[in-house]
Amino acid sequence: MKDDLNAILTEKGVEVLLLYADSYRDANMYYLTKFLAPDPFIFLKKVDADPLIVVNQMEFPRAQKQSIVKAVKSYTEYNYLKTLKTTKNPQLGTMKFIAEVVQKEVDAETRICVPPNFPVIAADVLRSEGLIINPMFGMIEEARETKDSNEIEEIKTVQAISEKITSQAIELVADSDVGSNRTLQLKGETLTVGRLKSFFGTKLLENGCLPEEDIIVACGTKSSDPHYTGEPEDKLKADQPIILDIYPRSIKKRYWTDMTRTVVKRKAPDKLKQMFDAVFEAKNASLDAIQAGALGSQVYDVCCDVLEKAGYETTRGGKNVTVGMTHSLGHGVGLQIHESPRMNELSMFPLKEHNVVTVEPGLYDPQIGGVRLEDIIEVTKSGYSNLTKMETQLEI
Ligand SMILES: [Mn+2]
Repeated sequence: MKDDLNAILTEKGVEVLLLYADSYRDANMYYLTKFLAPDPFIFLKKVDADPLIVVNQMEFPRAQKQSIVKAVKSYTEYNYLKTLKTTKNPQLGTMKFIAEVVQKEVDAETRICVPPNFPVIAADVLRSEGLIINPMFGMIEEARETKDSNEIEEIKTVQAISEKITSQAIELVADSDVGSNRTLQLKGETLTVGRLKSFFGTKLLENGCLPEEDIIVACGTKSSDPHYTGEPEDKLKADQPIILDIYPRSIKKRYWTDMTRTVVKRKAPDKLKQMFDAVFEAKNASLDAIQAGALGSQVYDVCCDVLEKAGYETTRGGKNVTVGMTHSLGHGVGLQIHESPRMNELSMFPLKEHNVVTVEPGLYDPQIGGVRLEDIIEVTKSGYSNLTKMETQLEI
């Protein structure tokens, strides 16, 4: 968590941390400042010292009010315009301006560490101005991997909203009539994926959340592609799997959540029921294997063991499999929908107390469709706390 940041930086040998990004899209920038701005600004921190942000004049009063960073300075304090006028290209001028700010705030010859997404053109300009720029993985992400109680509460809040709306959406499917060609009809009109997604979109927005990167509503054999999100004109049909993978984000607080349920209106085919039972068992076994200290790869192994024992294939060992479980078991969730830690074959590191991860086994068959069940949990010392409260029921 954020309190660990100085220790993490020290351990990695970081003396100075520099970011230049906006905080709507850059999770690290928002995490470090809690100041939401659509345009890039400068974040500078020496290890074991309080950070500084430098924002444009328009954002200055708001940054002073909203940012958790105490030291807020305006571009004008560093003679922004004068620097910009030295070049014909304002973008290049801005890069030179970043260099100037850093030169004023940091001793010469200091190694300045930047995250991997630091603009490469900014790094080039800063280096040409004599600064030592060192891109490094994971400096902030490692702190973000463990969540403090406020962050857990934010994720719980979004999850509760998501569950309420998902339950209502499932009720719409359950309440629909089966028309010709098994197409679902609700109040006399075809229940399409677009109609259900617009229900989700409206309800999420009413509750301060967004389906920012779409959501998955996939029906029938198309659901055998785990990341097929569903086209608006797709028709929902009876006796086929409908995968609802719902990952909204809080507009203001920026935290995501993630949950998947698979339902069938009316009757599930036998093969699909068997897939569902295996996935259900794999999810429970995986959850039972989770605790602080367990390796992500161990939990993934437990999941694959269950599925393979039930007669399904997995991509474990790099196998080229298109039927069976074709993805990893889970991922961290926070200010990004997919973040560390991951749970797959390569996750040879222990899960930590207060990691928030998904557990989402799935089985896919192009002839039948897919089944995926996904809960989001907090890792605890001796197990886990399930942030997902919604029940799992195949036939509705
Ligand atoms: Mn997920």
